[in-house]
Amino acid sequence: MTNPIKVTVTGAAGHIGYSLLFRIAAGEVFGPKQPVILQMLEIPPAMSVLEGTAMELQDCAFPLLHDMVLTDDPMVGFDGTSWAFLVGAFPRKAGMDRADLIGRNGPIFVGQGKAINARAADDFHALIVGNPANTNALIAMSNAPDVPNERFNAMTRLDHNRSLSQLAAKTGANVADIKQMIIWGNHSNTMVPDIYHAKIGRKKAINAVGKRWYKSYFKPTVATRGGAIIKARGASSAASAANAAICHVRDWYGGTRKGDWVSMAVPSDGSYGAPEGVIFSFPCVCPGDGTYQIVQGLDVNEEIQEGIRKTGEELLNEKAVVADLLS
Ligand code: NAX
Repeated sequence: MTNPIKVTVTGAAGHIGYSLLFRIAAGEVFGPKQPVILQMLEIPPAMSVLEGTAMELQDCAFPLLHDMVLTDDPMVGFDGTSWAFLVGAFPRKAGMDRADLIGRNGPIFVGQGKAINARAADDFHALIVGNPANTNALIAMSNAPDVPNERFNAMTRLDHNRSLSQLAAKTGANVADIKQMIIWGNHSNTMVPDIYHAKIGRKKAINAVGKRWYKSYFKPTVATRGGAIIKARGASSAASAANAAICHVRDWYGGTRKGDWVSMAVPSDGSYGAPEGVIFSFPCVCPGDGTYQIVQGLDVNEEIQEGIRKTGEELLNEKAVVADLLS
């Protein structure tokens, strides 16, 4: 029997946590042969809800779930862990702007970065979901100087998946036939959903849907989908966000499918004119050994270049706001 790996989920008693934990325990991320120990990190007021979630996990009798740790101490939550989903953060409330959100959530990722640095396993990898995800990932990364930078990613996979399903709905194709979608930049309204390289079967997606639909409907729909979900449900995306986190880490751990790439927010190396020193979403391929590569050599048109410039500028502004949280 394979040794279990430790997997940390922060914000485990929250809405996304509730959709995420059961699927990890069922083997949907690390495969049907890889046992896991779930280390669930919360804050003290949420510990009793977390206990209820843990009871339900127990009642599922998942063969791959070898143990559970429930804690409000990051040093315990990240102890010996190999993979972490950093979900725990406060969602934006009415009247809060992006700077307020950064001010509220940023400090969480200082403490967690330090705990990761002190206690995580050598093969540690983290996906940051809690918003503002890119900048929170930067904060965690910068406070964990002994962990290689490329082990910190932020999530734009929900935006990527939303794009695939919008294209599928418009053209009648199955999502599985759509490849090479790209989300550039920040997980915010400035993100750049780029379909100029995407293919639907053998056809270019942009020819199948037309530029007008792409610019006037698709781009704003994808960028504001989170707000539309809040309006309809009265709560932010949870199951679809958990699903996107599963897709991101499953591909990072096990590999992307042949002939395709995925959108991952990773430490920028300056590719495609993105600013360096921020966590920026690029098209990436993963060989299946816990690494990724940014897809190189794509021809990026002026419209997308301008979008990359704007979303990069926003990330630099966010970085300036949290300068005192970076080490
Ligand atoms: P919930 O409010 O349901 O859950 C958040 C949980 O985090 C709570 O249980 C809270 O007690 C816990 N928490 C707060 N501070 C913590 C800390 N220091 N350590 C551990 N746990 C802590 O929110 P939920 O709907 O689950 O969303 C979580 C985060 O995901 C939010 O920041 C949200 O904005 C973000 N999202 C990110 C998305 C993305 O694509 N990157 C999409 C979905 C979602 O909006």
